[in-house]
Amino acid sequence: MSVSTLRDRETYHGALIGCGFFARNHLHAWRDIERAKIVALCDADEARLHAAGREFGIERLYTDAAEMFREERLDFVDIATTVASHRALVELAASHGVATICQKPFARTLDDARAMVSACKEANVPLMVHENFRWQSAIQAVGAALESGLIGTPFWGRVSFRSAFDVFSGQPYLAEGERFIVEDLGIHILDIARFLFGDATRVTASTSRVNAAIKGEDVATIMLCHESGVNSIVDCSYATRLPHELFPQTLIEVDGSAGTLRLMADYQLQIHAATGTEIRDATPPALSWMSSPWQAIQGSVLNIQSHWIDCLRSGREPATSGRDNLRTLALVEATYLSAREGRSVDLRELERPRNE
Ligand code: NAD
Ligand code: 89V
Repeated sequence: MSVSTLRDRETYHGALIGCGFFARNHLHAWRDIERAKIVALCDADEARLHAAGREFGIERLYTDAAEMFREERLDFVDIATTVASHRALVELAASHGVATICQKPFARTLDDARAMVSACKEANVPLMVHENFRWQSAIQAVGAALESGLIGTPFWGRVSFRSAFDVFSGQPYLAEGERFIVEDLGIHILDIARFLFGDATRVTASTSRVNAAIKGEDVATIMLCHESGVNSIVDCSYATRLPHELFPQTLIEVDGSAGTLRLMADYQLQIHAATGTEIRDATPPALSWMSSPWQAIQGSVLNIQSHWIDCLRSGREPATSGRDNLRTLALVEATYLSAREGRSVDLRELERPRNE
């Protein structure tokens, strides 16, 4: 259904594909969003499909997405599968004219991602990447504080995620890929850097693996030069044993021409400006279905999905549209390229095929 026919509806009927580890958060959030109703579920794994159907009281269940699109009249689909299936499912949704949300990482390659954006554009259907970290309440509070101009013009930033939380027990596939932290987690942190400081033009990165039991890298240090003139450091690690485990907190430092901002541990936001120093509490709200330590992420799921419904109603492009996410994915690619070749990467290099 096109952007204009989706405007100003009372209720939006959706389906969710992929009833795995993370999808429960999507389903809880959909239940809390007044104008959204999930009417069908799909998962290739029957046991997971039926478990989700029972838990969320959804009766129309499919093991085959193509059959679901043929049988259901949907306003939108929420694809919560892992990356290998994203392109085929997004293109299938576009071929049925269904507005689409796709989990991160949007695609394995920039070429796939561009093809998915084109498919939705040609079908005239909205496409949003479920890039939720920038929708965390504390990150939104940082964005609003910078926007207010209190610390003047930012010139330096650091966006940092350091943890030793065991992500592998919930998401065992994360231990198996050639790529790990940049593709899975760094993608969020790079997206936050874009959200706060704008697009980057140059990336210099190094990565390493500390945990010998996994295949991919679990530490990355990335320097970004932004079009705005800000230089930022994005650093992430799943090998950092702190006395106080902070998962899934992202810590932020920004220096501006008139002051400084620090998003510190436990969501304490310090703003130092000419008027003085204040600490704001940016602790995410906790709803009954949320559980520690995931509340900040779960809250961001509710926020991004609410934003999707607002965008369908108003006809606006979502903040993390497919088109927008191409630039976050380009930062992921540039990070791997820089780390592999031991050099800085100009983002323009990724705009054309490498052999041209
Ligand atoms: P998962 O493996 O637990 O679940 C994926 C489900 O999709 C499985 O049940 C599988 O059977 C199903 N599936 C796969 N291909 C399918 C297809 N073609 N048709 C129907 N069903 C299919 O994975 P997960 O841990 O829930 O992760 C899903 C996605 O969510 C990943 O892309 C991951 O990166 C992302 N994720 C995001 C966050 C976040 O905070 N943004 C957190 C965790 C996971
Ligand atoms: O956001 C994610 O994709 C997750 C986690 C936060 C655990 O890294 O994999």
